[in-house]
Amino acid sequence: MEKLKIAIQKSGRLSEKSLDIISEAGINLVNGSRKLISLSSNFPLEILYLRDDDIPQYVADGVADAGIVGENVYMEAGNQLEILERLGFARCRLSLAVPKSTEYNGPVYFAGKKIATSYPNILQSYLTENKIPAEIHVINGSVEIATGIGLADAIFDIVSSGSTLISNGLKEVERVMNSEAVLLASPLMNIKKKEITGEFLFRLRTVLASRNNKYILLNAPNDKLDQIISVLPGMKSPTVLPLAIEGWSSVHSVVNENDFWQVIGKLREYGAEGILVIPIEKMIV
Ligand code: PRT
Ligand code: ZN
Repeated sequence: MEKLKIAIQKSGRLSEKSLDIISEAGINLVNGSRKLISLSSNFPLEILYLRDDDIPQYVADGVADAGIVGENVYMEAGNQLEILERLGFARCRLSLAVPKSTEYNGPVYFAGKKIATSYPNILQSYLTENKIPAEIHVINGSVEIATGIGLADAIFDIVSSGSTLISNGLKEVERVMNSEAVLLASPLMNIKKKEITGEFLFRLRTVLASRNNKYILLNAPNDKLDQIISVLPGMKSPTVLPLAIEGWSSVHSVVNENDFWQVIGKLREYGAEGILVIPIEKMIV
């Protein structure tokens, strides 16, 4: 039987979360010891465990049908693959940073400077696009110490909280790209594999939607219902049910995580009471 081969990182920042999302999609893996391959007992899928840097090429060659990798690694590899879905974890950015005492006057600062990075291709496109003639010095690992030891004038590296930069006496001056884990697809899949990919993707999207949305219930005075409903779009529209007490209704809806606090603020302002927020186990989109 045809199986979808999905490459994920063997061990590192993406590993656990890649396995979590697959497991939340109801896909059981046997032989989860992460040796080389795991099979699923209830879905036509096989996991290949690889170094993240190798994943785009394996997917491009069709050795893996799909892969989960940071967008930064995908962009650096330069393969032309389809991003099937952005997965919302391992968020970070690739930024230029300089010693904190530097008087920084914009990207022209980098003209004639030496920049250390493990991402030469992404950096080169940025420099070319902005017509900055700078020298790229490629190093793998510990890029953040390059300026301190006199190897470079600036660095171009992954930033998440920013604390690595601070503890190395650096400041972030240009954010060049944002990154998160993405699901890549091989252009070489046959029809059967594309079908399995479709089902896999449907399940992933269900998991992502459930993660990104909350179910909300509240009591609303009837004379404020219109205002309250206007901030609660819901999947189609909110459910409104009369309460036993005269003049009040119970309102049920779904709220996106991104708008959550803003919506709660408005609901309170409009007189909503007894607001309950409940996680969604599965949301079919
Ligand atoms: O062994 P393998 O090659 O598979 O793994 P790896 O060592 O190359 O990668 P890994 O596991 O470190 O990271 C995998 C992916 O996670 C990266 O390609 C990014 O897409 C993503 N990611 C998210 C991060 C970070 N956040 C992150 N903070 N990758 C690295 N960092 C490092 C960064 O290099 C810097 O040293 O953390 C430091 C910065 O963090 P802050 O919080 O101090 O700013
Ligand atoms: Zn790597």
